[in-house]
Parts: sequence; C-alpha cells; structure tokens
Amino acid sequence: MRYANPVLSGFYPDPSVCFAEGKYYLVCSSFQYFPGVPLFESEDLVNWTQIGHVLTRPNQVQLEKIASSGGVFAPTIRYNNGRFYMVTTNDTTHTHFYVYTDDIHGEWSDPITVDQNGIDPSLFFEDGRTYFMSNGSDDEGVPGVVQCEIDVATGRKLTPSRTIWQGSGGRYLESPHLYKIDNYYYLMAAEGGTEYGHMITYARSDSPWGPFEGYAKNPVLTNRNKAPYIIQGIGHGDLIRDSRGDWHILCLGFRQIHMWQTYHHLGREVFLIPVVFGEDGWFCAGKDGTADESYEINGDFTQKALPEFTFENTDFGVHWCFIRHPRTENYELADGSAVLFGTDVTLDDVDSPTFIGLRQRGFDMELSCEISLDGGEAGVTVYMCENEHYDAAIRRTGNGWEAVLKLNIGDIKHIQKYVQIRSGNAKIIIRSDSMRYYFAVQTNGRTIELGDAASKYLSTEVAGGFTGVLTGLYAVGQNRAEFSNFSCRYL
Ligand code: 6LW
Repeated sequence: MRYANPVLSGFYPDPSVCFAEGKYYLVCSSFQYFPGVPLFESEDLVNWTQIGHVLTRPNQVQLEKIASSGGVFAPTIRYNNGRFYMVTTNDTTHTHFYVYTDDIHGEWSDPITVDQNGIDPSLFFEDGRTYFMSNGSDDEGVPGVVQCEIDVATGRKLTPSRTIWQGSGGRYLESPHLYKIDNYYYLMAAEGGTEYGHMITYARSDSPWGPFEGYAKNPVLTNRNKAPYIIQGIGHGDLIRDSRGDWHILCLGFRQIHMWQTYHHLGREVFLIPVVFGEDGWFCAGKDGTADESYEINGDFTQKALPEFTFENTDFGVHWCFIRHPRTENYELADGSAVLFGTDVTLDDVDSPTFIGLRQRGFDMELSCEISLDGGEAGVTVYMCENEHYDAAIRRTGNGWEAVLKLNIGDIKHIQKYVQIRSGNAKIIIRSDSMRYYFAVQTNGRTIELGDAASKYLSTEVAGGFTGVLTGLYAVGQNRAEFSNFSCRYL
C-alpha cells in the first residue's frame, strides 16, 4: 500500500507512539491549548483517529495566563504491564510530570512529578525498573541526555541523574528515547533545533547507562540538505515496530508554503518513515536518510482522506480545543450548534478569550459558518497566537451592524475592510491555498468580499513559537453568539 505524508496533518508536533492491545497510540504537544496532549489511535500507523486528550482536567496542568508556546511540551507515551503512561514537561513551570491510565479510552491519573531538569522526558521499562530520561544537564552540570531511575509509583529518584550521551555534535540535543531491541539498547534523539537544520540521530550500547556508540552515519534522518523540497524540519521522532515486524519512525516535519518560500504556518505535522535494520544491528531510515512525501507500507488497507468537519461529525470534547483553561460558563456546546458568550478578553490577550478551535489540517481549505449575534463582536479567526491572527467578524456599531476583516501581524493591527450590514445574522466564508486566505461574508442574500491576506505572516518564521494555525470561532464583548452550519473541507 502506498501512503502519503504527512500521515497526521496540521499542528500535531513532537509525536510519540506505542503499541498496545493490538493498536497504536500517538500523542503530541499542545502548549497553551486545553485539553492538553491530543491522543490518537490507529490500526495501521497511517490512519489516525483522535480518541480524546490525555490532560482533560485543569488540575492536571497549569495553563493560567501562560505565554503562547509555553505549557505542555513534547510528550512520550509508553505501555507497561497493562498501564499507559504519558510523560511531558510543563515548560512554563519547568516541571516534568507523568500521568497514567489502565483504560486508554478513560480518564488519566493526577500528575506525578519528577525532579530532573530539561525538557522532552521519556520512560523506559525493563525488569521491574523504570528509567527516566530527558535532555538537560546532570547532577554534576554535564549537559546531554540525562537519565535516572525512578520509583514509578511516586516519581521519586532512585539514582542520581547522569548524562549518558551528548549526541553527534548538533545543537539542541532533544527528544531522547531508549529502546531495547535484540541485544542492544538504542538511544534515539533529535538535534539541530526544530527548524530547517533538524535531524534524528542515534547511538547504541549494551547497557541502558552506556557508554553509547554513535551511529557512524548520523544523522540517520534529516531533510536539512534536501532542497528544493516542500517537506523540511524533519526530526523529533519515536521508533515503532509494526505488527508485521517492519520498523518505522514517526517524526515531525513541516511543509513550506511554496518551494521557494521558507515559511510554514500549519505547524509541525506527523510523518511516517520506513526504517531498515542491517545485519550489523545498525538501522537506516527513509530512502537515503531523508524523508519523502510517499512510501510503500506492507498491508492491505487504504489511506483515508480528511472528512468534512461539521458540528455533527466532530465532538466538542474530542476534536475542538480552547485557548488555556476555558471559563466553561461561557460555552453552550451541543450537537448542531455552539453558543459562545463573549467577555472583555480578546484574541490579542494572553488569557482565555471565548474561543473554540480546530487545527487547520491542509493548505486548501473551504470553511463556512453562520453566526447570529446580539451585540459585541463574533467571528471566525485563523489564529496562530495572540499577536498573529486574521479575524473575519460581524459586530455591533453605534448605529447598526458591520462585517469586518481584521489583520493582526505583530505590532500592525489593520482593518482591511468594514462594510455595513443589516443585522447581526451572517455567514462567514474563508477559503485558503498555501499562500493566501480569502475572506467573505454572506448576509441578506448578498456576498461581500472582505479581502485576502498572505499566509506567511501567520507562519512560525514570522510569529515564532512552536504552534500552528487553528481555525477558531470566537466572541468578544458582553454578548451571545450562536454559531451553526459549520463546515470545513480540505480540497
Ligand atoms: C520540543 C523539542 C522540540 O520539546 O520542540 O522538535 C520543542 N523539538 O523537542 C517544542 O515542541
């Protein structure tokens, strides 16, 4: 079967995967968004269905007024003795913590913290022992991949934290994962930073404590010299064996908006790359150590296209998310409609505006939604963060109603167009391709073009940070906004 990358499109960075009870489970970073840590299930590593989130209760993660791209960094998911573990870092509070569940479709535990520095924690279980590793520096101050043994019931350290590998020389040694495969312990990590120089490297040893011998041809996977090519930034991955015995890396990467335009706004997405072990026990990845758009995988199944996203076929508790902890009294989310009550908190604030969003899943999108509003402002935003977002909205004015397109690009806050309309009832329409967004409003039987704007100003290269664009419904002002007939399709 031939599949196309990314296998999970849109802002789902830092993938980690495990196999349990006949299925694969995948988690991703979520930063300031709530619920935290999206959780996916798959039977074939190619088709991923979101089954919920790991951090569903505010007491599991502190997100109050945290900076965008702070909060929940790269998670790792592992399965041991009938129990799933998800370990991550709240980068804002500099805390590593893990939660666990015995029912992947149920609730997860309260957090258990581990006192080691750095980011990107991972767990490795063997013979009743639990190894905890992250990047950072050890108790002696030596930087690298740092490891200790913990009591998994309490998170208490049983050994000092020791640096076990310092990578192949690239900057930002991150995302370490330890595996036992046949006779060796393999330590796989990312280097180069989550940018155009990103890469995956690895080493092996006959002990989980090292010494580790680096793979002679590191990096084992990178697109840093693959150009011109749309897929860039390949790195931060997890190794997984499928049920047929074939090996793969699930890793992040991103897609530039154009071959010659080094911008990406959809965030870091998930790529599936084949891995082959040689006789000597060293493995290689991709065709030539790079990530391509399409590969063959063994198995008799098909890769499903993205569905149309509507209120009927999405679940507010599974697919949608809030910015930081929502004030739940401001939402009435039912099948078929979403009622949002606005507050004085706006999309420009480092706070929790009334907003529900879905990740933008592809470049070529057609989105529409009807709004019925009694005052203030409500609309649809393509939202990268509080500094970079484009809002197509309707709002009450002193003497009536208007439709408006607002472009927010860093310090530049620009009203592209405003047009008087007759009532607070209108349909917002947003179309996009990789380079631009196009905005329109339909009301009283006429369609009014509000204008268009470049996607690159919502990109990571402009906005900074680690997230990607969400399409969000929002309300601002002391108002009631009813959203209905939501549809979002990818062409
Ligand atoms: C993550 C680090 C990284 O913790 O980006 O791609 C950081 N790599 O490993 C935030 O996603």
